[in-house]
Amino acid sequence: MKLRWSPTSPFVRKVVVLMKEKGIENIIEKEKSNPLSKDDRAATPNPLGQIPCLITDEGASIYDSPVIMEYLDVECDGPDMLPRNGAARWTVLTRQALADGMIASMVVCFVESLKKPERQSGGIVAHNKAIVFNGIAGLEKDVADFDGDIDVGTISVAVALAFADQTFPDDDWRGDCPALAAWFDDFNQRPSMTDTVLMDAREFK
Ligand SMILES: N[C@@H](CCC(=O)N[C@@H](CS)C(=O)NCC(=O)O)C(=O)O
Repeated sequence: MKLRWSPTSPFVRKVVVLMKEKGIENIIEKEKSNPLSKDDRAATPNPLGQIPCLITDEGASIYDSPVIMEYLDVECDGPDMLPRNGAARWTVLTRQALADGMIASMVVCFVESLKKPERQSGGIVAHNKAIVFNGIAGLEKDVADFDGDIDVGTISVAVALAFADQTFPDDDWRGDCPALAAWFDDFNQRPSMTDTVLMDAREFK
């Protein structure tokens, strides 16, 4: 199997954290693809041009990050990362959806930051930043139910919070969300997280 990959993408990071937590990193080859490169996007066998994109041994392309994570969970060895049915499945998937929405809003803020200052939209940034911080407030209410679980939901939340620290370094969410902060600061020390710290996309060639 091959993963179209970049060290700058939080969506890719979700997949790599899951691979590490399942202990299956050695069976997946990583192929570098810079999401800011037109040629790399064209070479990715996902009509959307986006990464992560997994290419199976049979040559099938699988995207996007939630689909790849479920595929790897079902098809590969290692601890289960997503309940197959029941109420817990919908809780975990909804948690992942919240984290993914927060990440998508931060990607919008990042793309705005690439524009010349006079072309940046303060309104777009403010709107998307509010989405992220509303998400963080929602997670503060939910964190007591995480129960020490390592699954696609908590992995996505951890990656989103790490990306929030990178995207909004001057905004302290920990003061208002002490329970979430304690959970994240613990999860963030897992080798799957410390080994996958994102590089700034502006510095990636
Ligand atoms: N919903 C997708 C989002 C993937 C995504 O937005 N990837 C970005 C990198 S962080 C990308 O490839 N962007 C290039 C583009 O959209 O042209 C997922 O969960 O995998």
